[in-house]
Amino acid sequence: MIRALILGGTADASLLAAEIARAGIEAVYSYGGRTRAPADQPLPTRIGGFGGVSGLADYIRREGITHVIDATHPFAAEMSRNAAAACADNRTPLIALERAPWTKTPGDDWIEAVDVNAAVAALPEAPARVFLAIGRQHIAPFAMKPQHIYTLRFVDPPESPLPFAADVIVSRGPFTLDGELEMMRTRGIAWIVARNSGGDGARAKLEAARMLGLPVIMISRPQLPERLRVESVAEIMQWLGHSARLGA
Ligand code: 3Y8
Ligand code: NAP
Repeated sequence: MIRALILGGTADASLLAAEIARAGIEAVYSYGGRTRAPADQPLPTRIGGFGGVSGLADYIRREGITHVIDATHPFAAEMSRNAAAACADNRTPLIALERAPWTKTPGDDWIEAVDVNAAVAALPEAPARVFLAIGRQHIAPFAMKPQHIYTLRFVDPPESPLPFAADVIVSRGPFTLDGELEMMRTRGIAWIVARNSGGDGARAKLEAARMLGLPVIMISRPQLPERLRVESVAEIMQWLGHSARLGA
């Protein structure tokens, strides 16, 4: 009998939840609690941290979880590390649904940055209009270059003062090419900072940058632990189906 835990919070995780609900597989969907009103899911849903590796391992045992699916965002590295450790402790089958990184195509003007600090260093000294498409949690280092005119994009309105003067767009995506072009043109954006999230939900900004000939500082993904990893919902369903046939 399968009882799956989906570590969610992305568009792909929502697609997976719909498939799992349709297949009538017992599962729980989990959000970290980062946003005020996360999208509803067609599965029983929990919101908030587990309390580190031990908290997650206890949850798995207490809730009789038989399979864990890590469908978190590629930058949710701590959650992924904790899931790998907790599943190893409990010997619980774990699989990751991880979309491929975006890759540079002809016409893209990308500057690779290994982390946020490298992205700050990659910005010019001369004042420029910069769009930071990296959310809310990791913007503090840009206070090192206050000379720029920053546009930020958050899911929810800011609750505390910003570490530097900036204009905030409140929008949760997914984003459209027309919307991104309009925003960049009306704000005279000259630089874009993005994280290599992959997927379709936030790709439009890259297409808009290419069409406008704008440079993109692309922050590469953090190292994630070794674990079974697939890129499609179908492969997750096969993995679950396989387990079901084995009577796991
Ligand atoms: C809470 C769930 C859907 C899912 C939407 C995807 C697409 C838009 C790309 C830009 C980049 C960013 C950010 C982003 C993307 C989708 C998808 C994706 C990037 C929601 C969601 C939760 C979060 C958390 C939030 C982070 C923030 C990051 C905004 C829901 C909407 C910038 C990542 O205020 C905060 O604390 C926000 C925190 C983690 C990164 C950051 O550090 O600020 N996502 N995003 C999840 C939870 O609590 O477990 O509210 O419904 C999900 C989505 N985010 O329904 O189509 O890739 O799946 N989310 C980044 O750098 O790429 C936006 O603006 O161009
Ligand atoms: P993170 O830094 O990897 O995780 C920090 C802690 O938050 C985890 O150790 C865990 O707390 C808790 N947590 C994270 N995701 C959780 C989940 N799905 N369910 C329960 N607890 C969770 O995480 P993050 O980068 O802030 O991402 C948080 C959520 O937003 C994730 O669901 C992720 O998929 C989603 N998201 C993130 C990004 C991004 O750019 N990082 C983009 C889109 C969506 P405990 O240690 O207490 O268990």
